[in-house]
Amino acid sequence: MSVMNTIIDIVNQSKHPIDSDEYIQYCNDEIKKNSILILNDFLTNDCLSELITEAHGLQNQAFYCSQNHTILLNKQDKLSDLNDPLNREVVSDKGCVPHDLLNQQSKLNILYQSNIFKNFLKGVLNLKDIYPYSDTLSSINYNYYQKSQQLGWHFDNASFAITLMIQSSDKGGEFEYVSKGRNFSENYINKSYIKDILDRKILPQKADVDAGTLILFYGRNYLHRVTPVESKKPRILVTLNYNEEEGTMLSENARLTFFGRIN
Ligand SMILES: O=C(O)CCC(=O)C(=O)O
Ligand SMILES: [Fe+2]
Repeated sequence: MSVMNTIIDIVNQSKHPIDSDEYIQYCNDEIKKNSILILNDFLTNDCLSELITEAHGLQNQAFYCSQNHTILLNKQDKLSDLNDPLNREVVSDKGCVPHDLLNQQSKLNILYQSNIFKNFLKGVLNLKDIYPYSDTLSSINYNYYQKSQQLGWHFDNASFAITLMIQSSDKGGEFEYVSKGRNFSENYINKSYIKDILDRKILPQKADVDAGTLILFYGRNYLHRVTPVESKKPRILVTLNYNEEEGTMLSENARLTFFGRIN
């Protein structure tokens, strides 16, 4: 089967013609305007059901971790002002299935490696090139948020994030975000704005994300979180993780934290 045919089985191209220059330009305009790109029904129905089955099959191999951290993903400094918005402590807990547990033939591997998809991402995100992680765990991950699990407010270390919703929870598990507050490259951070978000004096934007939705966003500049899941049905989401430099590995520390092993 050609790559062309395979990507046709995966991406709902009648709604999202990702190989069209006009569509790439349209998505690039959208993400510039809104700082986030939310593409509903990105996957074909067949592909989504296949991935739901895969996600459920792998669920008992997920590694669960819980972490207390600050919004910049550091440890809270107990000797400094605990009320400083950059030193507040939040909690993140979720389960993770690393890349090496996925079947080679998984539609996720085919999508992740597809030149059409990578070309779309590069065009939309204005990237010169993108590369997989060179460790065996970090490129594609299934994330499971069981009842009461969440991701606390944070800025990502990576400049951009790509997620694919596989199963949304019935209650809770909402993606909340704001589109200002930090400019990483200019070393700018607006603490009072962030404080108002943490204190809920300013309400964030909310994305109600259905299964099959692709999200692209600049997670290093935009504060975001996942609210605690309140239903028995877990929230299951895939992160597709690329790097702008070839040969990048996730640090051993981070791999131990998120996957429970380094290889
Ligand atoms: O689960 C999500 O929707 C967001 C994931 C996220 O923000 C992260 O993994 O850093
Ligand atoms: Fe994030």
